[in-house]
Amino acid sequence: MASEALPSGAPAERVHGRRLLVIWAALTIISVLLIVFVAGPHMPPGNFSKEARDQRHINILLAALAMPVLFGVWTCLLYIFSTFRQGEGELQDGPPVRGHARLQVVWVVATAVIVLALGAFGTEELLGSAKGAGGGQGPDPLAVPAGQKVQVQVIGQQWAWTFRYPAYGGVETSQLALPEGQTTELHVTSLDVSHSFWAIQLGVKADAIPGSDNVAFVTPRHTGSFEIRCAELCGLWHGHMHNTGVVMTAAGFAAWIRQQQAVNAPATKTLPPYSTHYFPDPIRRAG
Ligand SMILES: [Cu+2]
Repeated sequence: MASEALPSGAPAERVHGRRLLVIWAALTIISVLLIVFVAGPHMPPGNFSKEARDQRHINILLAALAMPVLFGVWTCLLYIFSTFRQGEGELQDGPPVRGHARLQVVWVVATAVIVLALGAFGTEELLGSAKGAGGGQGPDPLAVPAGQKVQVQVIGQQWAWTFRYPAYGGVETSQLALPEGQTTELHVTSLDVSHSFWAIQLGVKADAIPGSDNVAFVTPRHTGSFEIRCAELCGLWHGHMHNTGVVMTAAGFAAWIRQQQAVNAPATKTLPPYSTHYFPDPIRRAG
């Protein structure tokens, strides 16, 4: 852009171009290093699950890739504003610019390469290495992690989350517990309106839609607790739909689920049989 404001071919053009390149390269290198080594380790959603770790890597990569573009624009703008500013009393139009083939080709090719490469990278991450990256994939997931999975049904309802474990007699609990190191297959659904199941530190977000079975996968890497929220405005007490989930050791989980089965045995008998979704009777709410 600086070249357009100067007479074509002037040596000054090359000086400005070189200066711009040096400033841009310095800012890009510094900002990329800061993002990767300083901000990166603190980027959400953290390291709690394999999916969260994948998402953080993607966040770091995208932020780092944005730096050359960001500083390309800022450097050009600020350099042009400060270097080619007209003085008092010399306000007049600059020379007309009619096309610049090299700039246009570079601009179109560079932006096309960036966008297509990001599209290819995102697709590979979702379907290949990150296996859905903790997002709901609908009833027939395209990216399925290998190995055995613990099945847990997540049921949204105004205004609470409950969790059903089909492999353990279909017991329904008010707390979500998962075993560490094992892949869990979450089947997210709703009894009434659309909700969104968001297990923040696990990097899981999946829409909870009535009549629908939305499958998401997560593999917790260590024990600890995580926050659960509803991420879809779902009525008056939407803000009340928060909960704390726990990742336990395999032995701790086995003991916990046995205890839940015993405590909830009377309630489990009254539940409808386990299904991928439920259509409860309409609830009379007013009038
Ligand atoms: Cu909700």
